[in-house]
Order: sequence, then structure tokens, then C-alpha cells
Amino acid sequence: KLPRVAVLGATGAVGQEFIRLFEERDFQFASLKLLASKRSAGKKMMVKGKEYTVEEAKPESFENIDIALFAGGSISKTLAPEAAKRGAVVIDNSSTFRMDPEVPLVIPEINPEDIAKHKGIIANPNCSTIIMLMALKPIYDISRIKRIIVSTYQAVSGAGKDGIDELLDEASAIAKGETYEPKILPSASLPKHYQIAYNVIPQIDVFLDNEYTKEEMKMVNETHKIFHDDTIAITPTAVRVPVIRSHAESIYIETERPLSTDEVKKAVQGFKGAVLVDDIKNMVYPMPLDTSNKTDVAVGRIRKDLYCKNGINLWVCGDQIRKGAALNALQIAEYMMNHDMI
Ligand code: 11C
Repeated sequence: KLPRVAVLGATGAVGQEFIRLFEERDFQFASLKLLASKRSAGKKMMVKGKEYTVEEAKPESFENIDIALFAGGSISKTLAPEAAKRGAVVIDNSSTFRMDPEVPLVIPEINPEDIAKHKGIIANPNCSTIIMLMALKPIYDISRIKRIIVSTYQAVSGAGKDGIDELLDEASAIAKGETYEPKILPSASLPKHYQIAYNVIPQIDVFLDNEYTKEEMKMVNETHKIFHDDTIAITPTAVRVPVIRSHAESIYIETERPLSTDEVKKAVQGFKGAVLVDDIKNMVYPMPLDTSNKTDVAVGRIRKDLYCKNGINLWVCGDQIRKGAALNALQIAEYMMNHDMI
């Protein structure tokens, strides 16, 4: 039996990606409801050749829904429990429930077995975490990873459609010699904003008491939960760069036993969802422009550390809106449908 599906946040960057993926993957549903805030209610959207009208999301919107795909944001906090109460399985892109011990946090290629533990809500990890772990899981499987030092180069799509618009508007204003007042980055809720065009900003989300940002700590805590391994020592630095929709990450790892680069390359090649893009003789390596709108996370620049025999460096790129958000959530739904869990 096909599921009755609702998408919450249908008009945003992640919501629109869900709709593109429904078409691209021929995702089957018995019915579809597009939900958003009051502001977007009434908008018309085409899905698989049929027109749908966006409805204002309310608790009752989730009556008779089997799968509720939540695009993210603070609305999840109130509406996810309401949807779950009404019998829907919520796959939630927000950070609200990720660290709740009752809520599985899932990357289907890595810990699909956690899906079965859900009690109505399944959390989709942060995009930077997903992209990092898609590269590290095949390595972890051949030798446990003890240490990770990661610096991210995150696309503006992480700040949603408004983040993308801000970069484009700023770049075009600067090209015309006009001034532009940034309002979104590093984060719309903060008192100060900085230009992202021709700049990089070493702050994503708010600072916490330990002087790391919330985004950085998501990478630490979520990695521990997804790998079921709290012993991995992780040092993150999260940085926003003027790229539209693909995150990049420079990752240093120390493994339990020394690995050759060939072993690492072979492991990456054998892992579904990751692709090895590593041919330095021909100047081939992952770049955000190449991974945008692509399904796989690209891994390259694989090289031994110069000093630590157990150290390996990698460069990883992945589409933030796709594998970092909508695709991962949809893969969770597909997994459940294929395993009679809906
Ligand atoms: C960014 N990673 O690039 C963020 C966006 O916890 O799901 C997603 C935030 C989250 O700004």
C-alpha cells in the first residue's frame, strides 16, 4: 500500500528539493499534501505533472498521513509531536530532536538499523555531519577512527533560500557598484550581519559556552550518536563560503591502525553513496560546483599525514540541499517503505 505523504515547508529550498526528488526518483505515494506557513498558503506548485495548492500547516493537517517530511526550522518543535500523535512517521530535518535518546538519528547508508527504534519521529542529521560521515564510514569500517579534525567550507544554501538570495543579490549589487546591507548571514537571528560575497565567515549559528558554534557541536554530537561511538575525539571549525549549494570539508583523521591511501581509496569506492574523485595527475578532485545537484558525496585529495603514521587527510564535497537534507530524509522514507515499516 502506498503511503499518504505530507511535506512541511514545501516552498523553501529543502521543500522544493523534496518535490524534485519525488520526480527524479519516481517516489510513489497514494496522496500528497503540501504544507507551509500561513504566508505561503495558497501558492500553487506542480508535482509529477499535477498541480497542488499549498495549505497552512496546522496540527490537524496530519490526520490520515503516513509519512510527514519536515523540511526543518523551529516549527518542527510543535508540529512534529502533533503529527506523530496522529499516527504519521515524521522525518524531521530540524535539529530539535536529533540528540533526544528516543529519536533515531539516521543516515540510511550508515545506521539504517536505528530506524526501527523510532517512536513517531526520526531525525535527519545536520548537512555537514552527513557529508563528513558519508566519507568517513567506509574508512571507519576498515579501521576505527580515533580522531577527526575538520574544517568546513559551507554553502549559503545552509541558510535556506534567503541565504542563496543574499549571496546573489550582494554579488550583483557589488558588480554594479551599489551598496547592499546584509540581513541573513551568518544567521538571520543574530544582531550583526556580514557580507558573504568575496568573503568567508567563520561563524555558522550561535556561539556556545565552550566557544564553539552550535553548528560545530552538531558535528561532534551527531557523529557520536550515528556511529554509536562517543570516544571519537572531534575538533570542528565551521565556515561559510560564497558557494551556492554544495558544502566542502577538509578532514584529517587518525585511525586505529595505519592505512595506506590505496586501502582508503578502495574502501571509499566500495561504499554506496560516496564516489572517489581523486586523480591529482590530471587535476581531478571534488569541487562544490561539480557536486551541486548530484546524489553522491565526492571524496578526494586522499593523502597520508606527513608526521603521524595513522593520519590521513581528505577533501570532501556534497550537495547540501540534496544528500545534506532532502535526499537523506527521502532515503529514510524509501527504506521504511521497502522494509514494510510504514
Ligand atoms: C548550515 N548546516 O549550513 C546548516 C544548515 O541543523 O539542520 C542546517 C542546520 C541544521 O547553515
